[in-house]
Amino acid sequence: MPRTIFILNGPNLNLLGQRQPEIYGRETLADVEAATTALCATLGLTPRFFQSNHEGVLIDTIQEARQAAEGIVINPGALSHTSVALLDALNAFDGPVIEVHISNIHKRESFRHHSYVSLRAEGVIAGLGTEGYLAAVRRLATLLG
Ligand code: DHK
Repeated sequence: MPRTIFILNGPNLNLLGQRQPEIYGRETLADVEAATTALCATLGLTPRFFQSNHEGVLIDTIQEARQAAEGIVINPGALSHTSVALLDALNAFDGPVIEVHISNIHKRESFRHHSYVSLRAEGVIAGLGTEGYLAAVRRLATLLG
């Protein structure tokens, strides 16, 4: 039976492909969703995609995942660096969590070097561009067995 995973994207990732393409590339979030959906089909996973610019909405979605998903891939955007509340929500989720950053946050401003979400994530992917989502899904499939 297919296993449901949530793929969450935080603030400004709705602008993927348009904002700072020299950093985030030219692929859109719809492109990422299409590629991820195709990969999930080969791995027996059913992805559900969510993007929000609002911290509370992301927290509500993570709480929903407690009943509705076996694993989470999350790119929290800038909330990675600021949100203890997002960390707390993920700590209330039992399944594996993989954190994705499209850019290499360690090569950028120092305020991007720390992520609260990394304290919870089984794995952290940074700097692989949008391929990072595919790597994250592969890892979730492995962890879910
Ligand atoms: C995306 C963002 O929007 C930034 O705020 C993070 C992350 C990095 C990314 O690389 O995907 O600092």
